[in-house]
Amino acid sequence: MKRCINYGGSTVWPNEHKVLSDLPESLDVVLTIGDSDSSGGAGIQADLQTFQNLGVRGCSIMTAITAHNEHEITTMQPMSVEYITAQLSALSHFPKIIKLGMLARVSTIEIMVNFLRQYTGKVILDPTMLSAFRKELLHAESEQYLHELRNLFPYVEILTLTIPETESILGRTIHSYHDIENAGHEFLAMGLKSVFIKGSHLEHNTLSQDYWTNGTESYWLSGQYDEYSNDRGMGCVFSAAMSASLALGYPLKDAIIIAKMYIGRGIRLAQSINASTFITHAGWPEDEIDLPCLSDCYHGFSSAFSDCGRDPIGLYPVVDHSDWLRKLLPLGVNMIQLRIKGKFGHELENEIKQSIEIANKFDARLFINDYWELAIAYGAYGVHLGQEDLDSADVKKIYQANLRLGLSTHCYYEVARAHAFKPSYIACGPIYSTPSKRVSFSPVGIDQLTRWRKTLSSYRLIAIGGINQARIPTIMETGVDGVAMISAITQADNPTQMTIELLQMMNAYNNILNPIINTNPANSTLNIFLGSR
Ligand code: 3NM
Repeated sequence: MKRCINYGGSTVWPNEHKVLSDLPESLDVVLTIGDSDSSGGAGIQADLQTFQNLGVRGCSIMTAITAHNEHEITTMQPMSVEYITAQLSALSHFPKIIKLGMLARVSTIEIMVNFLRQYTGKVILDPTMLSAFRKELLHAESEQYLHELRNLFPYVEILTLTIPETESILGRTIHSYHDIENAGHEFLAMGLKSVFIKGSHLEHNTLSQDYWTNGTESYWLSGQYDEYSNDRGMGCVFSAAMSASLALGYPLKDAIIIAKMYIGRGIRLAQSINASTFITHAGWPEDEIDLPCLSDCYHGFSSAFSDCGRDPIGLYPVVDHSDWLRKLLPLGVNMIQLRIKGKFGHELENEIKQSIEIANKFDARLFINDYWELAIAYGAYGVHLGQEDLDSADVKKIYQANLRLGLSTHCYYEVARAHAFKPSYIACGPIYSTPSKRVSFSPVGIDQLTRWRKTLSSYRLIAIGGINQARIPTIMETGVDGVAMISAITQADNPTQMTIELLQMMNAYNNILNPIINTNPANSTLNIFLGSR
C-alpha cells in the first residue's frame, strides 16, 4: 500500500491520476466509501442520488459489488486490498467529509483505519452491515468484522445505527428507550464522538424515535412512524443526507435534522415499482410534516399552545420599558414584547405589572421576555423564551396558565426543538446582522427565511434581527406573519413617526394576506405600498 503523506497541512496520497484536481476548491464534495447496489436502492448509488439532491458533489470508492434486486442480494464480490488502495490513492484531495458505509471485509476496515489516522476531515460511519438483506453479507468473518469495526470509532464524528446493528455490536438485546440511551453511552465509551440510534425497530413502536448523544448533550427526535415494509437504503440515505449537510457547512446538530427530514420525506413519498418500494429523492426537504420534534425525553409530543388570535401580527416591536407601551400602543401597535435586561426585584416586577396593565387597557397582545413566572402572576398575554431560557423555564406551567408562548430559533436544531413545544409563534433570526443583541449565529438571510416559512407552514412566523423600514418589503415577500424590531423603532430620530409609517406598511401587507379581515376600501396605504414594491 502506498503511504499517505501530509502535504501543506492537508492529507494527500501520492498519485498519478488527479481525479478531483479539476474541481473548484470551494465545491462541496463528499466521498462515500461503500458497496455498489445494482438495484440502486441502497449503497453508493443511493448515496450519490442523495448528494446530488442536496446540491453536493459526490465521489466514491467501491468496497464491494453486490448483485441486488428488490428482494435479495444474490452475490457479493468484495474488492481486493489492491483495488481499494488504488481508489484511495487516485484521489488528489480528500473531501472534508467522508461517509463510510459497508466495508465488506476485515481487510478493508484495516485499510480505512490506516488511512483515517492521517485524515483531518469528518467521518460519518453507517456500517449498514445488518440492515435489510445485508445481514447475510458478512459470512464467516462476522465476529471479527464486528470487533474490527470498533477500531474505526476513534476517527468517527458520528456513528449511525439501527437497533439490530446496535444489538449485534453490543451483543445484547435492546428492549426499551432506556436501553437505547444506555447503548448510546456505551458506544461513547468506545471512543466515538457521537452516536445516533434509530429506534424504529423497537417492538410496539408507533412513532419514529431516534436518540443522539455526544456525552455532553443528548436528545430524542420524534417523527411520525411510517409503515415502510422494506427499509433497504434508509440508513444509507439518512447518513448520506447528513454527510451532504455537513459538507454544506451545517453543524452536526443541524445536519441530523436535515437528514431526518430528507429520509422522512423520502419514505413518506416512497414509490412502488414492480411491487417493491423505493425512497423518493426530491431535493431539499421543506415540509413541516417531515420536521421532527426534538426533545430531551422520548415522549416528545406536547399539546399546542393557544394561538395569537385572528388578528394579523404585522409590526411586533420589542422594547425594554413600559414607557414604550404608553408611547406605541395608542398608535395602533397590537402586539409587543417587553424584553427587560438588567433590572431586578421590585423594579422588574413593577415594570412587568405596569406593562401588563397598559397592554390590557389597549387590548394589545403583550409577550414578556424570559420572566415567565411574573408573566403568569400578573396575567400577561404571553411569554417569549430564547433557547437557553427553555432549559430552565417550566413550559408546562406556562401552558397550564393558558398563556401564549413565543420561541426564538436560529438553526434547524432549534427549529426542531421549538416544534416539540408547539408554541403560539416561532421567531427566526437574526435575518441580518444586528447591533441590538449578541447572537452566536450568522445572519440567516432571506433564502433561509423563505425556506423556514415553507417548513413552519402551520406556525405564525416572525422575522427578527437587523430589520428596518427599507428591508420590510423583502422580508414580507417571504410570507412571514410579523416583523420584530428593536433599533429601527427605539433608535429612530422620531420613534412615533417611524412606528406610524411601519404600521401603515404592515397594514398594506395584511390587507393583501388577509383580505377578509381588512376590507376597508378607504385604506389607501395598500396602493401606496403595492406600487412601491
Ligand atoms: N433576538 P434589532 S436578534 C432580540 O436572532 C433579538 O433571536 C434576535 O434587534 C434573534 O431589530 C434580536 O435592533 C435583536 O436588530 C433585534
